[in-house]
Amino acid sequence: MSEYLPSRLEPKWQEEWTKAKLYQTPEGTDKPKFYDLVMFPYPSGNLHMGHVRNYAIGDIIARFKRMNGFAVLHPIGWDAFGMPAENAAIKHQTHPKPWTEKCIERMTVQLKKLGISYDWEREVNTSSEEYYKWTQWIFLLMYQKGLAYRKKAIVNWCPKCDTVLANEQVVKEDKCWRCDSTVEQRDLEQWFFKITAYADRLLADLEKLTGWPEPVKIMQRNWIGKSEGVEINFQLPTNNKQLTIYTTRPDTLFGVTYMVLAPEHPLALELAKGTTQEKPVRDYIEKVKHESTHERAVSTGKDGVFTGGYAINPATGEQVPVWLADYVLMGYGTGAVMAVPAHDQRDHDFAKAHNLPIKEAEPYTGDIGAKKINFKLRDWLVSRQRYWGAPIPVIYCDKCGTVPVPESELPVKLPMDVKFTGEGASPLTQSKSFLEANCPKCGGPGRRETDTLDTFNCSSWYYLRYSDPRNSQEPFSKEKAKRWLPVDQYIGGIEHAILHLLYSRFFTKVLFDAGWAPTDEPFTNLLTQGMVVKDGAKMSKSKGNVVDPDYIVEKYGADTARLFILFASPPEKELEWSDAGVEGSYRFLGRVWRLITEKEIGATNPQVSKKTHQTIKGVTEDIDRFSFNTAIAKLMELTNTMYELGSTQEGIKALLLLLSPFAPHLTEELWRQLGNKESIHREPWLKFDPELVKESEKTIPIQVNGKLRDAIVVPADATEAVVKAAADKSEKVASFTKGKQVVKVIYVPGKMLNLVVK
Ligand code: ANZ
Ligand code: ZN
Repeated sequence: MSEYLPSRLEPKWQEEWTKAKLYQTPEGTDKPKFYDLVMFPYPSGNLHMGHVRNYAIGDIIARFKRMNGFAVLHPIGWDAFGMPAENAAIKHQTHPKPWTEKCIERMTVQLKKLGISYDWEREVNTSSEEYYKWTQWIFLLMYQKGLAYRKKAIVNWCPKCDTVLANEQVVKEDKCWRCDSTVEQRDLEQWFFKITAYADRLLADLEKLTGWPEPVKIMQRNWIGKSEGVEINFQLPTNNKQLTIYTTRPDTLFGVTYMVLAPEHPLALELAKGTTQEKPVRDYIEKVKHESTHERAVSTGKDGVFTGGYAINPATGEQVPVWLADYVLMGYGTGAVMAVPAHDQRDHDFAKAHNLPIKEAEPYTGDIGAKKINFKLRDWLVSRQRYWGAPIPVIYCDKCGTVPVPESELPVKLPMDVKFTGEGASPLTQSKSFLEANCPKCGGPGRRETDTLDTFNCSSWYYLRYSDPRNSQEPFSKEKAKRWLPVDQYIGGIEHAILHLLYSRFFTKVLFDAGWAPTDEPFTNLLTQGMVVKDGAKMSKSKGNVVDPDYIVEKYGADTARLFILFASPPEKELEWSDAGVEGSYRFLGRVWRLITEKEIGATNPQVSKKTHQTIKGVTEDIDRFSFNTAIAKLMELTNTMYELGSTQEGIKALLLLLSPFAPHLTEELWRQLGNKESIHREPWLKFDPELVKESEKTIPIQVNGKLRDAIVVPADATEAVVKAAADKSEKVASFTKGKQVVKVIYVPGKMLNLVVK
């Protein structure tokens, strides 16, 4: 009798599976396709439990779908550009490329040890020239379509990361998403993608995403922030200019007692000129320049200054004073508002603070102003002042201006002869070989753009590349993308609810419009897995509560790690790490091992057969709805039944097949020990016999006057008369009906019997 030794059998089977190309993506079959995608990792060098959870969930689904007759695409790759590699290079005086490669190597070993059924032949690395060539190509496509532009703007700057950030990367009010530093505002010229041109569709198409969790859709909806209102013109009495405001409440027009402009508004200074307010207005404008957008957005609405000027209310002909206040943002609407202190809290606070009138008025019902839709969404700032990213394929020429690099000259490669000192600007700004380039238009001397693309560009299209990862002529073949897209199931963390998931939807729409992507939404179903926590806190280095996956795999095996993670909690919920839980999973696999290796397989047994078929039915339904923990519980029950009543051929086969997506190594080993020549992972999923899963008995609650008094067991096909007769025999029921008359019997077939007594 052999012992269950995962450390021996797991590597053996992993090698066998690779040799047999067991998980190669089937092309050219007529099986229906299933694209099962997990969010690819950043190659930090270490797999953490969050990864293991994400990838275990992805693997169960891949294996289950394969066994159910689908051609499954289950790929993996590396989101390999980004800051940590560059920071490590500065720290260790190396280059980000070898550092990244080493990290990928280590994590590949870790991933392979988990026995996940990836098609490794489709591995992508976003920092490889063959990949980022196409990231640059997509930039050029955006440029050609007028969706990429450069402009000077007030942007978010992270002083620690030494780069600008997109609005989506400023979190917890004004912190850098990566390093938690407080973000500053700077006026810089940067590259943007015109995601606002897609605001309407990004919003409307959320309705199509019925397979997405509601909270994610709500977050995107709020981020896009559609507002329907009108623009109304207020005449200025001093000149013939008009002040245009944006309001969602034109009905409150009669109640307007003053106006407020953003301090950056072009009319701000003009209104003050020549009045006694000129100086205070100048001072105020200067002061607000130093406030962050966030500070302004949460401003109490009490800070402000009178411009000295007036505007005429078009409904009443009245003149109202025009003020400046920091809470009015220039980037939203028209940067000017009509203030209605009787209706709006912020206006009310402002009016109280500055002694402005508050006027209750009739609702205005007339027609005025032009209907206008505004979005909170801003264009996506994509350029970064860092080295380790895809260079933006643009050359600046004194004669021709901004010139895109021709497609035939892609990729614009990152130079290798650079030093990482960590001082001053990105090394690209110091690399002569990189900087100097001839203008593609006039051939004269030009200078390359030294900013690189934010890594969110790389991850916005990797799911398309997986459909055709080795294509050197195109980003992917349209044919192949059509075969595999959209992703049927996407699995990843909730932290990307806006960032990655919004950007990917945008990329897909642009590529769809350009005739490249086969669909305009990339991910049909989305599962956001919960966090892995220990002792009540998120597992993280800083908290010192990290459990190393390598240690768990070494001590208990990958099968135990996978089983524990899937058993401990439903996938969307938080998972509390428990050493006892890991031990429990390990013990269960040991029990399965011994059931098959130490016990004689017995003769057929109707009770075991019934339990087997009920388990097939239950586990199938559970995996289908991602209820992996209850599926595992049912497999534990089936194991117990066979310990009690003896194992059977049929029961063992079912146990192994149903357990195989969770514990692929152990089940493969036992399957082969039983004499099977082919891999268990090529077997089809089992069907249950409907006759055998029928319940023979039912429990019916009995009520007296609507109150539950007993529950009785009757044959599943019992008629009302049979249930009533059984209820009459119940002593508990009798104690409530004694001496009374049954005036009515209410029977809900198979569900409940209620005796109404007087
Ligand atoms: C008068 C009014 C009366 C307003 C009332 C609201 C309530 P959303 O839904 O967010 O689009 N507003 C317009 N532009 C602004 C800006 N640049 N900065 C700050 N506030 C601005 O809100 C639109 C409302 O926010 C507009 O409608 C305007 O105030 C204000 F009882 O006009 B309202
Ligand atoms: Zn930062």
